[in-house]
Amino acid sequence: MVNGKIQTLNQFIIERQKEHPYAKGEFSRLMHHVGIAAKIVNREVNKAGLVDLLGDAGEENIQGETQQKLDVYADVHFIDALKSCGEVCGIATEENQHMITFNNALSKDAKYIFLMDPLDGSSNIDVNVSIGTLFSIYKRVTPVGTKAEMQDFLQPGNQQVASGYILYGSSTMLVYTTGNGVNGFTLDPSIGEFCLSHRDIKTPKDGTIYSINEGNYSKFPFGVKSYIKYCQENDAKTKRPYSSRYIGSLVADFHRNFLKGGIFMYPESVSYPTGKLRLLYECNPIAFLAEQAGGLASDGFNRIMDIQPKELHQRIPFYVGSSNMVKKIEQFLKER
Ligand code: AHM
Ligand code: MG
Repeated sequence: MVNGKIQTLNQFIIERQKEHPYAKGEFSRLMHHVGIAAKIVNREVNKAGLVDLLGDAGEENIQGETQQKLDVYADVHFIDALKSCGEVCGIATEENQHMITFNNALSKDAKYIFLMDPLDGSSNIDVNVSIGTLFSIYKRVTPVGTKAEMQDFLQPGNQQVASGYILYGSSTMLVYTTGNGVNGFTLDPSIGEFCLSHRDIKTPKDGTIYSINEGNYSKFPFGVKSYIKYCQENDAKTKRPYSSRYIGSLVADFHRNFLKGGIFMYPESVSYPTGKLRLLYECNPIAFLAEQAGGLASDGFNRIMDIQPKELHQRIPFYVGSSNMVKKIEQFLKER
């Protein structure tokens, strides 16, 4: 709210554009289309049970996971929206093995690269639990006017122009950063607009929540096992034992810890030797948001956003959240 008035996402985007006198409105147009796609996907997520959209689409994506129908729906609608906005020259998504490049008249001068997980946490769709969309935006490094190439996509997270997520939860939120703080918008269904509800989010330096799939405990590295035991110890001074909270939807788990203070962990394990989450469209966008709000994101040893990607669907161990908690797990991993 500004002076008691609601500020919509589009008003906010235009206001921010004015802060950059030479901005041509390209990024604003792109974000506007992200907002539209989010509303379309949200509409389907909310009525999924009514229109036979739940369940498998009957195919597997390139990572061998069953694609849910809504995964496919979200993928198609985000790609359509981005194609029609004319500001994106290439897209990579969790659902597509290869990058998608646009070389049509509309996108010939486009300079943005868009990476996304259109519907994350999809194993939760059928049971009405929160799911999300993750996105990451870069400027291309190859010349404008040519076809986008792999090097445009394989940029480290520290080159992100913007990142964000949409959380389809008890209310729908869009949270994003352009490297100038993090702002959150809640969808008001009565007017069909995302409205600024969380201005300049800062995440607590310390937290009391740890989030990890503890069923995999026996498969974790020793340092992670020791850190879990540390979280469970009794110590009033450091407010331990911490609470264990795990939804199994990265966006929802991160969002809770982001606002309340906590750590989310998806380590490497016997089942996922290099981790499960994907660097380019799951970890990097979350890492950018976390850092912009005062938190940290690490693979246990290195800053996530400094890792040079080698392939589109690369997986990486992921530790993100309150800065003191991420430093603590790094210490446990180094010592053990
Ligand atoms: P998905 O992209 O196939 O939905 O998988 C990613 C999800 C994350 O949202 C979540 O953090 C993680 O997988 C949960 O995995 P697990 O069920 O192994 O705990
Ligand atoms: Mg995912």
